[in-house]
Amino acid sequence: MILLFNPRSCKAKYRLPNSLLSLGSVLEDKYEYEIVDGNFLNDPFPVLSHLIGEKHVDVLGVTVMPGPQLQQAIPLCKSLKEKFPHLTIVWGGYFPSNHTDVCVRSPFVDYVMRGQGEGAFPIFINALYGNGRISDVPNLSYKSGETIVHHDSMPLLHPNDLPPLPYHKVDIEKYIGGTCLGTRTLSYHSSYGCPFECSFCAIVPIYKARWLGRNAAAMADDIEKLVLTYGANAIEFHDNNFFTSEKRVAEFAEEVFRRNLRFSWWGEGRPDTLLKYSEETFALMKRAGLKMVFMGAESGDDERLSAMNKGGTQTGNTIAEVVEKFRRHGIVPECSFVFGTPAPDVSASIKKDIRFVRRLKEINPAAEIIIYMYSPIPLDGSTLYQHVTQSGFRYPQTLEDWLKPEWASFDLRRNPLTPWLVPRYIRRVKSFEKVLNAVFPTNSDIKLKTFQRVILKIAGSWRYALRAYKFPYEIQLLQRLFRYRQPEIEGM
Ligand code: B12
Ligand code: SF4
Repeated sequence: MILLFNPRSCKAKYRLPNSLLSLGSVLEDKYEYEIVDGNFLNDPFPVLSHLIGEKHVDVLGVTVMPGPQLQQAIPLCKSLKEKFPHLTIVWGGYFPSNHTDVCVRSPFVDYVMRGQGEGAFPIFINALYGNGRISDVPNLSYKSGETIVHHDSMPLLHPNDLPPLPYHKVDIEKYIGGTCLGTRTLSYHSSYGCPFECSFCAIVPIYKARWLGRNAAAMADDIEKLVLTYGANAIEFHDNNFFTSEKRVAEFAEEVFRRNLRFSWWGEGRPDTLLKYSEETFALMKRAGLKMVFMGAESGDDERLSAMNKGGTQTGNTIAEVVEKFRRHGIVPECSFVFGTPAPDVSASIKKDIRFVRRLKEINPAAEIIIYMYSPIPLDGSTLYQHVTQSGFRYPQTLEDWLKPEWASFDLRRNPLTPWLVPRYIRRVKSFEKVLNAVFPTNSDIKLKTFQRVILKIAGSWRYALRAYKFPYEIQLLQRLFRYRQPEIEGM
């Protein structure tokens, strides 16, 4: 039997384990498998040990994002391998796809499957069960003696050709939760990759500027099922770049409208792409329930955008224009920034971006601002990554090193401690964020009460007006007291 495991990724608001459901979709009717979600287990070790022993599990597939999932996956797989030396452990997902060698070198990860899994995973499983050869499995990396072998990747499978997700394998009610979008929110994923090559983005080394999206009618069929069968009234589209094709999105919105499906939705896109969308498409999306769009603004400084290889037609001005367009259409733009890339003058660059954030808030006070600190991804050949390596930055050499406190939080993108970022810069960003979030409490914090919003606003207003961001202890206290949440889809 095959066990697919989703390590704990967050404390609340669990998302459907779409990575594992996608793998399950191609095993259905061919192999016996189960999905176990670590989010619902205090300690997954006894549960997995029991299943492995009782049900004769041969293969454990683990999906691993950096951050909390990695922190659980490392000690867990180590203990399982010690207890069950013959168990084949295979890792897939964003962390092993981007940091393949360090995973494969560790004694408790037998294989890494890089990138999209639906095509390669069944070939791998067939080979393990004697139906084919491991040496023919695409996307696979493993140790062979002292060397590490990397097989070539197979072409991406088109999402139109993929089977439906086996929702019956999970208790879907456990994943339905309240968000600012609706009381019964579920997540869905409709495309792979992204056509751009931003040099800070973990998608790029994996999908290499390829993007393939499920067609609008098929997407509407899937969403209809989530709405009518499972009672979802809100959908988070987890695609890296949901809005890549205006035609697809407009057709989808029309389908939603035509089928009278009532739900609110959220997706991720680029400011320049959305600026090019017609006014009609915007109106259509709004009518079809679009509430919020998460956009990679990254920086208001065109030089920084170019250093990040943002590509397209994105500039500070296009970001400002699209934020205004969202205001006109009553859709909330969530602008995500990447502060602290290596620059000739990092401090000045951060100050400039803070001024730009204020400019966006003037244009559209409803715009949500999410600030990440740049944590590098290993993108060989990119100029940005060259600067990173030249600065002396090195990734950990073993998986155990990734457990050290400074690395454990590295990909949470709050305080990555890269050589060029001195703690003073990070403090400045955090202080600014505290004041900003007090004056403009996020809509995505559905637990924050109106009076709490008012108190925060009063506390932050004088600081914001005077640009007095330093040492906002009183705001920090209030935010703790109110259990204030950052303006981001939790943990993403
Ligand atoms: C949903 C999601 C989450 C959920 C958790 C999902 C879960 N599994 O429980 C939540 C919201 C909790 C989350 C959290 C975080 N996330 Co997240 N998340 C995503 C998101 C939006 C979708 C993932 C998904 O379901 N994709 C759909 C499936 C079908 O695709 P997939 O995961 O790539 O899986 C395919 C392949 O990778 C492969 N595969 C995957 N697993 C396995 C396993 C095996 C065995 C095999 C063979 C193959 C395989 O096959 C699958 C099918 O083709 C992605 C972005 C994206 N669009 O992928 C970011 C993403 C993975 N997250 C990311 C990050 C960094 C985080 C955080 C660590 C940090 C942060 N602040 O964002 C946090 C950590 C939590 C915290 N407390 O702070 C980054 C990773 C970047 C990187 N450097 O690698 C991404 C790429 C977002 C981004 N663009 O930056 N996340
Ligand atoms: S546009 Fe967004 S998803 Fe695409 S490469 Fe750039 S940051 Fe990544």
